[in-house]
Amino acid sequence: MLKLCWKRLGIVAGLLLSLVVAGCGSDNGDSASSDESSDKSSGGVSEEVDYTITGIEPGAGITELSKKTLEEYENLEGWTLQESSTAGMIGALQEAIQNEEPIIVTGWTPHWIFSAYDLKFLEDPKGTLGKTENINTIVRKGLEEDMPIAYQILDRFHWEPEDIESVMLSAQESSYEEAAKSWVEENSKKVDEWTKGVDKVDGKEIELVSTLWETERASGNVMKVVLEQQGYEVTLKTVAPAIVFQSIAGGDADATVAPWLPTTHGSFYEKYKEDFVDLGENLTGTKNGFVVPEYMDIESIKDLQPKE
Ligand code: PBE
Repeated sequence: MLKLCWKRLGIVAGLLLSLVVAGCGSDNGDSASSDESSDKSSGGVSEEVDYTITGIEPGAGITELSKKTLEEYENLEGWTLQESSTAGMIGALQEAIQNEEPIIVTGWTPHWIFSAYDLKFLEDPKGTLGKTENINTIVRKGLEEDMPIAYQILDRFHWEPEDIESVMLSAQESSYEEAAKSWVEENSKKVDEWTKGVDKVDGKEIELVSTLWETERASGNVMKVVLEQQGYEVTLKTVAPAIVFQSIAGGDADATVAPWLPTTHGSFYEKYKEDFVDLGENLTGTKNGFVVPEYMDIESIKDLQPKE
């Protein structure tokens, strides 16, 4: 179902992207038709990507999981995780696809790259990158007493991958603030389920913390709009996952709808779990992995070759 939805969204996202790509004015000609069919047998792909996984920000959960993956798979002996940024990873992926070159990136869903390009997750038989996960809502201790109205809305907040995806897609054409506003307007039935029968407040301040990735920009901004409609004055701060947990546990921030669990942010969860209140999942069905273009002749992490 997730797949279907992305396919549908893909038409628009793909269009947007081709505009972006066209705007870059690449004059490489028709690189897709190159017939330098690479040596895909033994070590071919591994050697071609120079035994390197193209990663994202150092503070991301997936970065730690990827390092662990390089340690735990014996066949990944000698491999490197090249940390950069999400934009850097996507840029490298786009460039590789344009030239039909091999690349292995750290990726996750929901993400628009899956609708824009034909990509696949490499199988992860050891499960070091995590299985299907949830995104949870976590609040500071004492929030229920101090802000029972916000607490109740946060506790009820639950939506589907299709919802978050539609915010992410419309944000490509505007901004996350705008996309969140429109989504809330257009989905009043769903929002009513979270706010029905809950009193309004008069300008009370609340601080949400979130992370920088697009899924979390979508959820953070939607929650901001919903709480603003309820009368709160909402600050939404974007910080690294470690700081999300630290600030909720320390009581500096009130709530987050960003943690990926049980694996991606599991180490932070374990570290601080005595010091926050977990209101459970607000979305289910996310996933991390090593991601490659479909045209690559490789299916599993275990098929990669060690560096000499
Ligand atoms: N992500 C997206 C984040 C969480 C959301 C998978 C890049 C991470 O790795 O921390």
